[in-house]
Amino acid sequence: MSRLVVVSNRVADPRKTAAGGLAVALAEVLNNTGGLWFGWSGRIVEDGGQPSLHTQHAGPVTLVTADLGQSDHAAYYVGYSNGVLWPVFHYRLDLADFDDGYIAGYRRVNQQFARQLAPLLREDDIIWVHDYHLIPLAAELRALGCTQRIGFFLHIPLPPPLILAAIPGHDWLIRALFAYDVVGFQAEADLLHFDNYVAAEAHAQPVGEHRWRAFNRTVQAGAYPIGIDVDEFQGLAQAHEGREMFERMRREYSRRKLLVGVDRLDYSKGLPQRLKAFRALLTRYPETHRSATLIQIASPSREDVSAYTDILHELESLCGSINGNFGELDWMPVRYMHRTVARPRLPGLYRASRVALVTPLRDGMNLVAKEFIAAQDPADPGVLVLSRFAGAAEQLKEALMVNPYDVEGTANAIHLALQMPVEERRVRHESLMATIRQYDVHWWCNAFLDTLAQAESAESGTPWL
Ligand code: GDG
Repeated sequence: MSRLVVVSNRVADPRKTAAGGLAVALAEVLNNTGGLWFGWSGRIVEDGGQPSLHTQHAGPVTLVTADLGQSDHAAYYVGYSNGVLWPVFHYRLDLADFDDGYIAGYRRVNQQFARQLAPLLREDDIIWVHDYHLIPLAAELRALGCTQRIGFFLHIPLPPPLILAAIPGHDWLIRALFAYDVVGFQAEADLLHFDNYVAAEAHAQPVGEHRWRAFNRTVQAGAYPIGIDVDEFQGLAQAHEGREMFERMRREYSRRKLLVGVDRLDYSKGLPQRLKAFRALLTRYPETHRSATLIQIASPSREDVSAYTDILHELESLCGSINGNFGELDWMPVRYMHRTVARPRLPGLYRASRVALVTPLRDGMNLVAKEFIAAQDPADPGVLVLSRFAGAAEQLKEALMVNPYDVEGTANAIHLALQMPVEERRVRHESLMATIRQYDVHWWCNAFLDTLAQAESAESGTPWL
């Protein structure tokens, strides 16, 4: 059996529960095959210093992490990855900062990672690269002579060709994807955008279903919607902290219905629109006063990117004005926390909530939607209000689907969710549960890696970029 090598911007220690479903799932595969996980150490060193490598052993898995120089980090991570690729791939051209210097830093770091990783590779390794930070990594590895099978999974959406084409150097990015053997997306919509892009802009030739030939290479594309580890999450719900959180919430809100939102504080998550929908609910349906409370957790994220501080201020002002206008001495409509909640508490919070608001403006998948479903009591489950623009909407058809830009429409859907009879909640939940069980994180890992294992070994040596 080939060894698995996982490469991602950040490396999680799979032995820690805080690591979450993805790390747990990858750890399981890595443990089976013996494996290597490579990425950034999270450390930034002064420019000009020799970026060092750190090696740690976690059972049969070796974690290797590399430091980044200060200006490389600024250009690669803050600049190109989170200032260009993140906004554009989430359809936000207005928020992109197309600074000339970023792309060179992005390429430098991918080159650095390739040079550090190549000597650690074995001939029959299978390499799985994750996410938008590392699109050119395979091309850089191929330029160093690596012929191993290399797959890429994009965790965020891929926008339609004409949005992608706004990125200066977009053709370079997509050419880089042809250095992979398999390229995976979250949703069918993303796959369609890839097919359309490579046919129109790269003049690629179709050689099979979602299989394309261009730049002397053949790449297999596919949709592999990521899932959660349902058993692991339900285990957390039953563990001490999960149960305690659930009971505390139920006691505290015994006469009220809880609505919950859990997101990284990111402009893609549609938080201001969600708060406006909640305000419209309170305005239009006075019976919700005193009877509904929204708990919104917005965990801190990427505070070094300016668009994130703007959204923080907007959110704080909306929460303040809703509480100011509607609050009573013994009831505050919104409980907003700009803090991270410990993972073992999340399932208890989800289970105590009647409604989850998962209303991103764009999202690759959205795992909170799946975690909420997994945490429910099947006899008295809560209702998922889900944006049609989350990748998860392709799978979770029994959720109450909303257009998050339509504030009134979303308010009406929340009202419907709050009033939904238990029989209907049960029927919807049962189907949703069957879907997240069938397409869990193990399915995702296996489906992607099976395709990669079947790929023909790569041609190498071409200076791709
Ligand atoms: C990217 C894509 C895709 C959030 N707040 C807290 C907390 N979380 C956890 C959630 C969930 C995870 O973080 C968030 O996952 P999402 O999928 O919702 O979103 P992104 O972080 O944007 O992830 C996304 C995902 O990659 C996987 O492919 O689904 O579309 O954007 O697990 O529970 N966890 C804790 N405290 C918090 O305050 N402990």
